[in-house]
Amino acid sequence: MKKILILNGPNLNLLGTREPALYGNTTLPELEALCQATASRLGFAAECFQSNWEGALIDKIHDYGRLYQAGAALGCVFNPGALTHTSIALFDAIQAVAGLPVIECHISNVHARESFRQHSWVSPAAAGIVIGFGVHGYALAIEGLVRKYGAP
Ligand code: CA2
Repeated sequence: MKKILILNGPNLNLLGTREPALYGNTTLPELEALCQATASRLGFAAECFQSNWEGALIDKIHDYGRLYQAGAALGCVFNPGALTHTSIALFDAIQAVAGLPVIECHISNVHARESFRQHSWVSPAAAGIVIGFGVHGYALAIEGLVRKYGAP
């Protein structure tokens, strides 16, 4: 069964414990269970990974680039957290793993927030973007990935 990587960046381990008005009450383990159920319903296996370290996220993208080339991965749903707005290294990593489709996903509507959240270094390298649907955006992103790239 092909894998889908659910990748979460800095501070998303705090989901459901603080700032519920912005990010809701769902915890990261609950979000990951939702992603696993969604992927499984569509015939894929979700692997979930969160890190507060930029390099760990880059390593994981590289790993999935290799899996994609081997035909063992469909793509990635990625919420880079605040690194969205700062990290050219994440842009380079996604560009470097030629072909791996990465769907950028944000829980909140970043365009309705501070101006510094309205630029993403990741978006130009993304295959698609889901913004502002809360944690359900991850399920929409998985469905979009499968619709666009998952045909048998
Ligand atoms: O809306 C999103 O998903 C964000 O990627 C979340 C990031 C933020 O920096 C981006 O601009 C938009 C922040 C993630 C922090 O997550 C927390 C969750 C609960 C409590 C505190 C932080």
